[in-house]
Amino acid sequence: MLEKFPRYPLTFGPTPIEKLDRLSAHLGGGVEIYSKREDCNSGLAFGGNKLRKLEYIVPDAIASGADTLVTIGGVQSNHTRQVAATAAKIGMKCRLVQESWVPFPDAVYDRVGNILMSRVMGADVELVDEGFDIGIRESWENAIEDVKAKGGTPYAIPAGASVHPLGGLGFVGFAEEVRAQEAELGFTFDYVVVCTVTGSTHAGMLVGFAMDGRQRNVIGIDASATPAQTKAQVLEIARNTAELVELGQEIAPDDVVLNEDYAYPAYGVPSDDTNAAIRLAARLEGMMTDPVYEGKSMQGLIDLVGKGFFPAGSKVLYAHLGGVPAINGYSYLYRNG
Ligand code: 5PA
Repeated sequence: MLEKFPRYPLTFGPTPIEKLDRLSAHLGGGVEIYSKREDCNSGLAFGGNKLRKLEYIVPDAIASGADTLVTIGGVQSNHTRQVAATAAKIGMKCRLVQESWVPFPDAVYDRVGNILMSRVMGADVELVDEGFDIGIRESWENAIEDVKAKGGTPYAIPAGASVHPLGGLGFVGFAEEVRAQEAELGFTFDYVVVCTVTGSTHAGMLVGFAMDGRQRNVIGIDASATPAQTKAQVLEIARNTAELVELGQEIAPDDVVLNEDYAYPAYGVPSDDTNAAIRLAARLEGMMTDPVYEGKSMQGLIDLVGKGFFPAGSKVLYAHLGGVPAINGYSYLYRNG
């Protein structure tokens, strides 16, 4: 579905699928859990889910004649770190707006992890004291104007690269890649579990899996704590992406399956259950997840297996989208492990 779109390689290639035997056994053994390791997808500053999206955006950025990528996220945004790495790799400048999306009190929250790496990679980082919102922000529009005022040529990338017209394509590619890996493995996955916030990861998967009618088996786990806005954004991106790739079928509102049960107490703040899930995956599999995104989808996966949501014998693919660098901003929480 993606042949007609130019792609600038930023990743190593297809990501590995790993069976999580000890986690599956710990949860009763009735469901087989696998993980697709998007967290290991690239040598660009620890990688993660934004690079698949950016592979389809960079050709447009280069063609536009821009010299500066401009984007936005929270203080510990993984997206902004991946845009900073991409800018370095393609020889552009990078302007990042980092808003106070997370009310988290660690003293070095704005010094470590993602933001540290973005600064080391040469990005111009601006801290803005505004709360969480996945929509278009004035601070980002101001940064774009400021780059122009200083004689630069900006290329604007919205939060999570999501509402960019090409933002959904990368995860259409994820679905195509899974299909090819399924052919090699000799079985198909019954469900995919994915963490959802700005929406284009989930939306791209919906379009890619709609090809063989599996879009409702993509189980989004909301980590935004503003699920109505996230769900609407997933639907809009999925519809636009379906049109772009000429899917030939409508994406229906009910195709967006978004579980709202695990985002509490707030975006970026892990609950005790999130922390228990992070520790469990770490101690059984050596697989690290973060307190903002993947810890919440891991919590959802564990809870849904426990509740019998997945019929016995199901094969469930947990999309590990990266994000671990942010855990450094939560050092007090994990001071004893
Ligand atoms: C993010 C996003 P979407 O935004 O495409 O729904 O992806 C959710 C998600 N897992 C899941 C990880 C590790 C993520 O980083 N991160 C954002 C960021 O600024 O880093 C866009 C919010």
